[in-house]
Amino acid sequence: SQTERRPAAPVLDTQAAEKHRLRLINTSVDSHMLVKLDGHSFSVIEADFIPVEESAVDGWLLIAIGQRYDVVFEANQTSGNYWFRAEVATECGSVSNGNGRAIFRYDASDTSTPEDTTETPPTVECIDFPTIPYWKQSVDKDDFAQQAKTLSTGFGEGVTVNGESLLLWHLNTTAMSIHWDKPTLGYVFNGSTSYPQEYDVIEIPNEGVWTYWVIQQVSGSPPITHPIHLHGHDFFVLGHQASSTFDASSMIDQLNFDNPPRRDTATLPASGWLVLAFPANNPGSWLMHCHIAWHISEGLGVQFLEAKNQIVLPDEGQFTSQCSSWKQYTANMAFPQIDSGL
Ligand SMILES: [Cu+2]
Repeated sequence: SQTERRPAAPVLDTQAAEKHRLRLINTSVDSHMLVKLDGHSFSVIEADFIPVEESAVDGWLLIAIGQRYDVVFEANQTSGNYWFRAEVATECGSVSNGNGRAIFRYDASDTSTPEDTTETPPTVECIDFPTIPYWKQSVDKDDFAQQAKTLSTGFGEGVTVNGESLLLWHLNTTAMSIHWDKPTLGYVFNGSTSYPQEYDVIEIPNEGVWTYWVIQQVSGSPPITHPIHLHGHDFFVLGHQASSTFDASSMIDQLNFDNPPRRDTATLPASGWLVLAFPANNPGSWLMHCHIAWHISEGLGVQFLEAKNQIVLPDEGQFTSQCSSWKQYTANMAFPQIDSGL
């Protein structure tokens, strides 16, 4: 059985009255995770590397795929051995084996194993733990009202890769697909703007401007939670709602512009919307994608080509020689591209 093949739970030492900081990351491909330490409570102090006001977790902490939390706990219980548990949040997506276990041990000489109880985590809403950034920053509501753009996401017709046409996830109505030997920065290097449609390039020409994105699950798409991750930035999470269509004219007051959560991975609820903002303060080509590995493999992403005139490019000789080495390699590579390339 699965249990018999499971390796022994790792043991982590602690001592009475010690405080510990745990850096938690959900590295899974397809499962939202719930974690807890029996008999102890966690305080969240950081979300995706953003320091936040200390906030107690009531029981299990939900971690979406790709998210990180730093939590603190105090060894304030009877000296002994306690299970640290990681279980799959079954209502938030696909279910693989749960029952991840470690042991926190107060006394190195007490090597007993805690009683092997199974705990089924409670049913959770698949939304992010609410955080308040420690360093306060606000977002301009009027600017949002004027500039917000919608990126619709769903499941539908896709693109052809190596002769196979695929049904794909899309964001911004296009399933993203990249040709490995034609990087976006190559277009920038050549001064070309003829990006293929499937590159799903969204240009943000000017450095310093704020951008606002309503990510909307289109009606009829499968009711699935997507963890949305942005490279190169922390975004401001202005709001989210499951089973809903965002209407800026009537729902803007549901958004939080006053020091909203700031992070780089946030949950797009099933059949609903997620509203994000970020300033274009990092020139480059940056991917925003669903962190479910299969979904970005199937195209659920866009790229922001940000302040391209400010991007520091390599010199021509270096660029040309590296591209030509890469093309030689890809001509005979053992594992050719079979998906979005991402
Ligand atoms: Cu997804």
